[in-house]
Amino acid sequence: MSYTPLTEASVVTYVRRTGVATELFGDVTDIVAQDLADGNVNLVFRVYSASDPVRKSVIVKQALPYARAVGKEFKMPLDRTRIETEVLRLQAQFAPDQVPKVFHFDEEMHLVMMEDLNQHRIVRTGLIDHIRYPKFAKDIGIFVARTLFYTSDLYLSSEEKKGMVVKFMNPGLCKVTEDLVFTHPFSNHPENRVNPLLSRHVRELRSNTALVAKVNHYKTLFMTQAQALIHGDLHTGSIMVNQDETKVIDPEFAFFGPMGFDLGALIGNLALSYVSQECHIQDAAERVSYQKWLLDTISQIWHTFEDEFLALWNDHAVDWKNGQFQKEYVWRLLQETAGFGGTKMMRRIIGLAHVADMESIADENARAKCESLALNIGSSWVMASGSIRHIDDLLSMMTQARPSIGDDSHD
Ligand code: SR1
Ligand code: MG
Repeated sequence: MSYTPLTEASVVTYVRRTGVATELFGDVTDIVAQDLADGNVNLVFRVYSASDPVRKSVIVKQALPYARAVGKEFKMPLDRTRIETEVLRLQAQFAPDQVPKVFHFDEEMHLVMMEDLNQHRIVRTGLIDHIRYPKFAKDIGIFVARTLFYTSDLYLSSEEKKGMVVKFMNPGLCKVTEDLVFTHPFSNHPENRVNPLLSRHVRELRSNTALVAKVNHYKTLFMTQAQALIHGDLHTGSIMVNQDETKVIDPEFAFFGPMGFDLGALIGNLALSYVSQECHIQDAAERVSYQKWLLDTISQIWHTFEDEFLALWNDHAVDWKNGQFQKEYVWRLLQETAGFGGTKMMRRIIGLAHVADMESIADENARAKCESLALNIGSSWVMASGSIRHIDDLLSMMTQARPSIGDDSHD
């Protein structure tokens, strides 16, 4: 079938024709579809049996030649579905319980059919509802350590690694990140969206030459450091969770890049949640308690990552075993996590794509205060990144930061 974007009606016919649903569920006479698309980029449908919607259900994800939530002028390459499919299959080798199963890939339709995680919820929305997930920190720390270690030069042979770098070249989506994370937010680009109450704060931030120079430094690392096959967009909207399990979805931005970019996305988005709780939780004791859980989660993610990564290194690396080198390597990763994490926090406030943690705060003044606080945490992480020695340094900057605007700001 030549490429045609699917609809709720045509996706049912498509699924019937592939035979995949028959293979998985047997009888498919009563299948129906629901449009689930809520992200920035793709078409996503749930196709399920009306008589058994929980067990007999699949997700069909199809690329559009543009970003769905932005518009047709924002071009995006269709090849991203192949990248996503291959990454999910590869990650299933290192972390089989932490990625959705892939059932079918259609190269012409730029479409992938995968397991429906209908017993899991997007982490970001769970955090907005201040739910605690007891296994999340450990699960995601291990996932990141495994997927990064097993695709790095620490594990792969030089030839194998370089072959994979070529296979996972993802220039179109890397360019989206270069523009939307590192470049546009730090200039007056027309696609940026900024709360008008933040005007003065944002003007000061964009004219801070030292800060913008550091962001440029992280941009060059992103563009040049082929350290491991990174997820490339590991924010809290790319992770699904429940009380027992954690699953990582949406690796369409994956390519060989710096490990700290994934860790920074994760930790930076948890810090955005931490800030947003100032508005989401009215009861002070509950707010402090939930924010403490978020701080502990960040700390546990880092420590789990570090322990697992070094254990894999000691047990499975063919070379590179030198205590001093290992210590410096992990230390540098922490510093780069801070630099990327802080940059990613700021882009969600002053760039094109914002996050529901903040957007769901109805009161503009309250939201501006939270956004200002997020900018101050993000910029302090970036500015201090070169001298950070411990994850607690990042947590202290979170608890000590204050917004640059007051309640009745008319900046
Ligand atoms: C137009 S794409 C905007 C953003 O959504 C994705 O999740 C990436 O973070 C990208 O930058
Ligand atoms: Mg995504």
